[in-house]
This record gives sequence, structure tokens and C-alpha cells, in this order.
Amino acid sequence: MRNSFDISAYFVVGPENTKGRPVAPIIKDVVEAGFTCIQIRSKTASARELIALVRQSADIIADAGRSNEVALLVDDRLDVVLAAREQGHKVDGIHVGQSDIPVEVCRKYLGDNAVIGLSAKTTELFDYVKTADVRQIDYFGAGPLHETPTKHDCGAGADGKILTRSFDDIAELTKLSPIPVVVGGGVKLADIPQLARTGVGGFFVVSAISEADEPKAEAGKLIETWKANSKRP
Ligand code: TZP
Ligand code: MG
Repeated sequence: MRNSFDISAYFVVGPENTKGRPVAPIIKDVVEAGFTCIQIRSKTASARELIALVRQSADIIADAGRSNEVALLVDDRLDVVLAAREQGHKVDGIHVGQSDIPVEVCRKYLGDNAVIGLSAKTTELFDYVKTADVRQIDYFGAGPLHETPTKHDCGAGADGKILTRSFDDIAELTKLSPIPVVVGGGVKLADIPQLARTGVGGFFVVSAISEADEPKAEAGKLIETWKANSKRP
């Protein structure tokens, strides 16, 4: 999976994002619409709830016949990834932030074939992506494009002010980074044409889909619009 993963259309979700609706049917919609990466992320669910969601997601991806194309990742929780794997579920990797479990430790426990993503530093972003040791990392998450209620502190600097990224910033970041970059934070359908034209590796969304009245239709529109505007093959 590490050599073939695709971050172009990346959905992040947990039970706190779905307006009280069950998460698994929304994941099914998104996988069927053609998303390439699913990240389970919850700051409220228990370990058991997360493991169950990982199991359901792995089954959904397998039932769609897309286990070799769609990466299933978990935010932060190395313990959940290990427990789910121990129980026989296919989880491809983890996404961590700058204050989470170090990527070297994740790599040690998850193996060479795992996909490991890291949220890039908010401050001094350009210098950071140029100089970071990326040997253990498969992609950077970066943003936000806009302030977002889904993650209030996303993009906050030391002074608490939120720093958002312009499309020009994202194009520059894409050129500087030695590994693929996926951009999110406040991304909506209307942003996708310009975002795709920056050449960045992909977009990630939570609420654009998880709060939509019709998640499958919304996921389909996001993918179509990305493909119609992306410079990548
Ligand atoms: N990481 C950075 S911003 C963000 C995460 C998980 C949330 C993005 O949510 P939304 O609803 O797409 O703005
Ligand atoms: Mg984190």
C-alpha cells in the first residue's frame, strides 16, 4: 500500500461530525463515490468504538472491491490501529500531528508497508517542509484553507491567531515538499477547482461531506470537480 496509496480525495470522519447520523453509511457513500483515502478521527469515541468503526470501514472498502486502492488510516491512535490489526482488520496506517506519537515509533510498530501521514507545522511552513526529515513519512497534511469550526485551533500560531493558506501558498508548498501534500481545513466544493489547479496532491474534507444532506452526491461532486481541474494524470 505504501507504494500505491493515493491521497487525491481524502475523507476524515468521526461520530462527532455526522449530525448524529451513523458514520459507516457515510463512509460507504464516500468509498462508492470514489474517494481514495479514509481517515477515522475522533476525539470523543472510546477505543472500542474506534476499533468497531475501523472494522466496519475495512469491510466497506473490501465489499466495494477497493482494498488495494483505498487507504484506511486512523488519526493519532496507534493503539487502535494495532488492536484492529490484531483482530484481523486491514488498516493501512496512521495520521499524526506534531505533538502526537513520533513517526519513527509509528513506523516501527506498523511496518514498512504502512502509510504514515504527518500534519506539517503551521509556523514557518515553507522552511519546515523543505528541511523536515521525511524518510519515515509518506505525505504531509497542510492547511487550513479557511478557518473551520470542525477544528477550531487549526492553523493557530503561538499567538492564537489563525493563519490560513492561499492557493499561491499551496502551489509553492507543493513545489517545495519532497513528499505529497494533502490540503484541508474549511474546504468546500467551490474551492476545489482552484485547489486542484495548484498541483497539490489532494484535498481532505470533513464537514463538506459529513454534514451534507446527501453525502454521496456531495462526495461525487467533489471528486468530479477535482478530476476535471487536476493537473495530475
Ligand atoms: N485537520 C486539519 S483541519 C481539520 C483536520 C482534521 C478539520 C477540517 O474539517 P472541515 O470540516 O473539512 O473544515
Ligand atoms: Mg493529532
